[in-house]
Amino acid sequence: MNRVFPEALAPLKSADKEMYDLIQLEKRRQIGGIELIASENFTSAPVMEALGSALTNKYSEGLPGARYYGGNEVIDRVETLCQRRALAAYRLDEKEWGVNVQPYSGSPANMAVYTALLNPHDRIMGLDLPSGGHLTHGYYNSNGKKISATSIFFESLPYKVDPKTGYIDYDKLEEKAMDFRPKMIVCGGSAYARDWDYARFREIADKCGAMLMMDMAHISGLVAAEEQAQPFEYCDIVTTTTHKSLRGPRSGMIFFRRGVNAKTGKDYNYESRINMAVFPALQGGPHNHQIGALAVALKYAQTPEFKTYIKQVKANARALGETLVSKGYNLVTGGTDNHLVLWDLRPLGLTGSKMEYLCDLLHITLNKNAVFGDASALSPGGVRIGAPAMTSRGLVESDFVQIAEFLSRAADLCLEVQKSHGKMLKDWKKGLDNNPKVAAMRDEVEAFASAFEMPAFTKESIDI
Ligand code: DSN
Repeated sequence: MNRVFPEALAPLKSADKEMYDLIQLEKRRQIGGIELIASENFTSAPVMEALGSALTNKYSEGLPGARYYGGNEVIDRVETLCQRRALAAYRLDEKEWGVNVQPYSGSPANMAVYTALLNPHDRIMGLDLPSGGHLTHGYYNSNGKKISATSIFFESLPYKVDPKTGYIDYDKLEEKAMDFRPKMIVCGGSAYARDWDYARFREIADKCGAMLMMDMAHISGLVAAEEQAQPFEYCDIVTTTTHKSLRGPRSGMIFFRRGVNAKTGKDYNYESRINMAVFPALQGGPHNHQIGALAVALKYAQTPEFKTYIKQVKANARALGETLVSKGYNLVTGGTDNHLVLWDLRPLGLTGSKMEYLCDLLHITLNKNAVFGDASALSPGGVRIGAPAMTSRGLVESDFVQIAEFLSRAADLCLEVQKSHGKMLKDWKKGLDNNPKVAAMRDEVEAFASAFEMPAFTKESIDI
């Protein structure tokens, strides 16, 4: 007997042609362009299958074995499997580490940690946003305006990179931390091209009596593949998103220490506070389709193929960076240890906004990014360029050399138009309207990008 409402059985194409078409357009945009946003990736077909599965139908507030609603016997197994794989992916012993896989994404994960372990107005120190840090590490702008809730609800004093080298200034951090006495120091960032000195962070945290949290969102794939230093050795808490270099669904995780702290002889006492902060303090029902999909990604993250992928991500970022440097361009810190480079355009007399705008016209996607010392946060002086997404499409070093060539030509065109039309953004943009060089280069970029496969769909499947 079929009494199901008819639209439940219809394919999307006939149920909602408008949305179907938009999805086709987005697939076409993704496959036809060069995707260089450092935090993005192209996830796999099995991850997408789990995301679009029946797991999305179920409410399961609580934790495996202790739910508020019935019918969770399968969801309990899904979440437990995800937790087990999360610990295994980072080689963690469940006696020493636990994990909560319910955060909807990275920002909620960070907020849950602060809610769990801090009191309102406790002090935190994270890397400043213009130094490459993230909003949720306590960001307020140079006028003191509290931009992130993490600076509204907690007292934040950011630490910074050394303006000459672009590397984190650990000595200054230590000096500031000894004065400020934060309850938590946060490491990790969104636009930092170098690895993290966790031993030094730990030393500073111990000196001023702070907890140490790493937000490894950008590099969680690199940490899983042991291609970056391991935060777990030194940190109390590690948070992450799961859709960046880890190449999973959009989601978040919080890893927390368990058991007795050897230094203090006391129980860490993080687990129940963090679990309670995720739910019921901040979130409602877990997104089980995300958790199921994350389990799929975490299984793959333990394979030799994933390690090969991550090594290639690093090699590609390095090839891109070295090519830009060989052309005389200025990268913050002079290069990269990870998956991204930060290109300082100020010596050229260009802004990140102009480069991002032109690249969009060329079907190259990257983002304007603050570089340390920028006069205005509204007009950042650099662009951030990442390798994870295009590496998922099979690109290797020589392809990233070609991408650097495209970017260099884009910078030249920005400058040429600046010369002919002036620096004012609206005049400068006019110089790109119907510019034949833009059209010709866009064709080249699209021909280049379209030659590579996508992980979860084919060119032929695009139906519009
Ligand atoms: N939006 C992410 C990034 O681009 O780094 C961070 O949340």
